[in-house]
Amino acid sequence: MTTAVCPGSFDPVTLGHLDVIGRSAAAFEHLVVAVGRNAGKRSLFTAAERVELLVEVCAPFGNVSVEEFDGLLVDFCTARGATVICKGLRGASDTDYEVQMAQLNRRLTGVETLFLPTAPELSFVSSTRVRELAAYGADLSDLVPPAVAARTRAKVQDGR
Ligand code: COD
Repeated sequence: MTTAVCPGSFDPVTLGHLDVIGRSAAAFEHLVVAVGRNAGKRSLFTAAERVELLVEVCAPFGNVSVEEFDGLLVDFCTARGATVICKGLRGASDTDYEVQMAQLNRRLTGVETLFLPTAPELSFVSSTRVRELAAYGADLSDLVPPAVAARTRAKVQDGR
């Protein structure tokens, strides 16, 4: 079975992430969505909450599983028997960082990274903007699935 990994922070999962996950799931037999715990980074949702949201919105794909991971992404890929990492690219600001990461990961274990260009209508979407808009009570429907919008609004209100 060909397994690929689609990694990210997903804080929270957006329509941009979901587009990349769906296109990756169509290209591989099994796709593992890997949620980085990022212990050093403050997140809005806990890793367990991010996994829960992803499980809900990825259910329609059928061949996608969701897991948390800590440590190096390449070690997670090796442990899951995955030889490919799938990532979305929004533009030049993603490219420098992502290409360097892909080269480093390939040097570490030989794992390849496949880049999917973002859908043009989703290129402005990011988790950072979602959290920012939620803090101002703005409409999130163009950025995240409805279940995620509701949870994000509730989470932001809890934190006040
Ligand atoms: N359209 C298309 N793609 C998108 C969009 C969009 N609108 N929004 C985001 N994406 C893509 C990003 O380009 C990225 O590829 C992916 O989705 C995930 O994005 P985020 O923001 O959720 O996640 P990041 O970028 O914070 O990634 C965190 C990781 C966990 C992947 C990363 O930190 C990591 O690999 N950590 C493990 C440590 C490691 O192995 N480091 C490397 C060696 S030092």
